[in-house]
Amino acid sequence: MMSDKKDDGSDASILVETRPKTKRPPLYKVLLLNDDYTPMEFVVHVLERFFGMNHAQAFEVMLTVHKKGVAVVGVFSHEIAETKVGQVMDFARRHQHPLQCTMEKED
Ligand code: TYC
Repeated sequence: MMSDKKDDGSDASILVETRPKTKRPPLYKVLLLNDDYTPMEFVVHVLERFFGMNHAQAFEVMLTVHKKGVAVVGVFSHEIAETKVGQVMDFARRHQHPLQCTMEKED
């Protein structure tokens, strides 16, 4: 309508944030997948080398993947998760093992 007042951004319409929203960036799970060919010792080495696990932790997580088919091996920012996946996939390929590593957004 002609008589409608337009919001000119003057004082009355300024919204004040009481609690500044600092949205945290999403986190990503890095998953290791089981296969029938990659040697167990190789997987243990990958977990020690790229995920900072000690030998006992790495062996335990490797066995979980072997038995269950998949396990979360770490949770990271998008950039770090992508780097880890790339490092594992590259290392596996260079050693001609079919080991698969993927990432998935956390709920
Ligand atoms: N299943 C493999 C074997 O019996 C071992 C293995 C474990 C492979 C974990 C991949 O992510 C993996 N040699």
